[in-house]
Amino acid sequence: QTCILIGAPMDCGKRRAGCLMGPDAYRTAGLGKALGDLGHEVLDIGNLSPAPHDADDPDAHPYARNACIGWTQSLILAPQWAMDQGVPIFMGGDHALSLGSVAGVAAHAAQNGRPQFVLWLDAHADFHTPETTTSGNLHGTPLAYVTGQPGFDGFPPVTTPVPTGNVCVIGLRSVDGPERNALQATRVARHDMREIDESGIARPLQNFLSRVAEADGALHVSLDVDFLDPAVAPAVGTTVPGGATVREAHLVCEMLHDSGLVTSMDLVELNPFLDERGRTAQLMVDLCASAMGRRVFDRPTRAYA
Ligand code: DIR
Ligand code: MN
Ligand code: MN
Ligand code: MN
Repeated sequence: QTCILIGAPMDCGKRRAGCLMGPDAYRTAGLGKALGDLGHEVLDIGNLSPAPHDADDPDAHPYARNACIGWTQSLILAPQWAMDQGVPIFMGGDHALSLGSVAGVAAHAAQNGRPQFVLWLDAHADFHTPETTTSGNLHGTPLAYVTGQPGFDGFPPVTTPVPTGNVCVIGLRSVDGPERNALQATRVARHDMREIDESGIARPLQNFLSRVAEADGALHVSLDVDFLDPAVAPAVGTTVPGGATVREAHLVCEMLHDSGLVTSMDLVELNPFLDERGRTAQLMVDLCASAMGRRVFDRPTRAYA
């Protein structure tokens, strides 16, 4: 396989700065070498830039809307070439990255007549619209945008929304009122930490992977650092206690690899300014390596169908 590393040094999705250093932190932590050691071709295309956009008023609500539009316009185009070369791995950057990456991969899947599925690994649902967000932080909106919810004026129109029934969110433990109500009215599969405590993380994932396999879907994985427990992944601006353990996260990634279904991936919300000697960046690199085939022993590839 070819892994295409695409940097998106963007910080517009929220006020606290630092995620723009994410792509270089992943490079420094050895993402390219880790994937190369697994036998993959690795193509690091460097960093994207946002499309030209008007300046933002720092007090505007939502925050940095024009910058997020510029990044979305730029990111949405990347899958058009990258998906034909291999598996794009989008190195963020905050989670506003996924406004563009997911809209872009979904458009590409539609052109190829394939249904798009999305696995969202996050403490948060990211199902706000620019109208419901109270924080004004657009990193809390990408799942609403890519599933075609209204209110994203000025953003590229989502021509091929991801059906809510093709979305699975795992890791939830901080969901705001409006997004909770909106989410409950959809077919999004939502798995909170309580469910994971009670019955483990493998079951909901396996159910979802079976559905992707059955539909011969394209699968995009969006990994937010705050999916992980802050004790093991401190380098994120919106830590929520009670997150996934190192092993739960690796199991998810190992199962993703065994499924053979992953077609694209985001690594988002890493803020290296908050890290402890790169340990969060390193964990994210190791998780990405697991998703791309790193393992202790070989085991038969599961069908998930
Ligand atoms: C919160 C935080 N729900 C907001 N969202 C985050 O600002 O809308 N998503 N951190 O990952
Ligand atoms: Mn193509
Ligand atoms: Mn998120
Ligand atoms: Mn989050």
